Amino acid sequence: MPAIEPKDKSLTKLQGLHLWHAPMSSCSQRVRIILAEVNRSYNSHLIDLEKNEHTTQAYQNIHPKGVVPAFVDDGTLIIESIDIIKHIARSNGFSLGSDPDGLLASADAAQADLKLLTYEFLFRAKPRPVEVNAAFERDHQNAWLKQFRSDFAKGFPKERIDGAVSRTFEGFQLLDKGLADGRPYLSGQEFSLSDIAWMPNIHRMKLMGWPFELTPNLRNWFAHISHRSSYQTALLEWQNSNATKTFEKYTEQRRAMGTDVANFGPLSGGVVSPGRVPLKQ
Ligand SMILES: N[C@@H](CCC(=O)N[C@@H](CS)C(=O)NCC(=O)O)C(=O)O
Repeated sequence: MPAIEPKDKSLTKLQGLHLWHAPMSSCSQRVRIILAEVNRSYNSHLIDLEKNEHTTQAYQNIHPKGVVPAFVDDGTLIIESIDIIKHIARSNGFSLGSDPDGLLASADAAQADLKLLTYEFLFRAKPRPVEVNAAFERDHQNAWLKQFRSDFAKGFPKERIDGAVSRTFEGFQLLDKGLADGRPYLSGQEFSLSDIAWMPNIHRMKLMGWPFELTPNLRNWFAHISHRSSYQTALLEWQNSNATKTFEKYTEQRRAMGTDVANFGPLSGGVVSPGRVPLKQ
């Protein structure tokens, strides 16, 4: 669903590029990275998710699902981060990569599990105040997101976390296998949109202590591409250092208790111990 008719008709009058985004949202990060790569400036509209700014009627008139990012290019509204980055790449002559249908679609599909793992292994570190949750429940119109937040508050069942870890690991193993021929980038010899689509996911999982030693080609790919200035300016510089410290501390605590991400799904049960072959390779 690349371009949609905005409920807020004033968007159709906007000139240039406008991005509604949140500093540490992975979907926003990939849009900022492509904008940095093609060297395009944009009008930045920050949405503070902590303060529920995505629950305002004004924002839900921009993005019908009340999530970030939303993007306007000369009056055309585009939602869904993968559609947005494809649009920016196409309109700026940037390579989509040799397998956009596979690699971009898989990055898109990985989003739901990334969200669940983020909430479980990072956001649980700092529960939102009761009144913020109540306001979210009252004002947000996205039934799926409300259900997700309510499931999170009750505690996700272990099987649900295991499933998300398992699918994420399978995705990482596929990427690792693709890189096994020594190619520097996910699509081959050229840095492309596929790399951009996956960068925030790897960054996010690193924050929760994901055992990337199990997928060494992917780990090396990330170490390589994270030298790009777009990673620095569009992702790292937008991070809130208090939040990242809180995440680090929380990850340490869970590791000490044996409840960190490495204890779920196929990562658990000794599969991660040195020399062992990960499942489903
Ligand atoms: N499929 C959408 C997902 C958008 C999404 O879930 N955005 C997150 C941030 S990455 C969000 O706004 N979350 C708000 C919340 O969890 O309350 C996309 O790729 O743009």
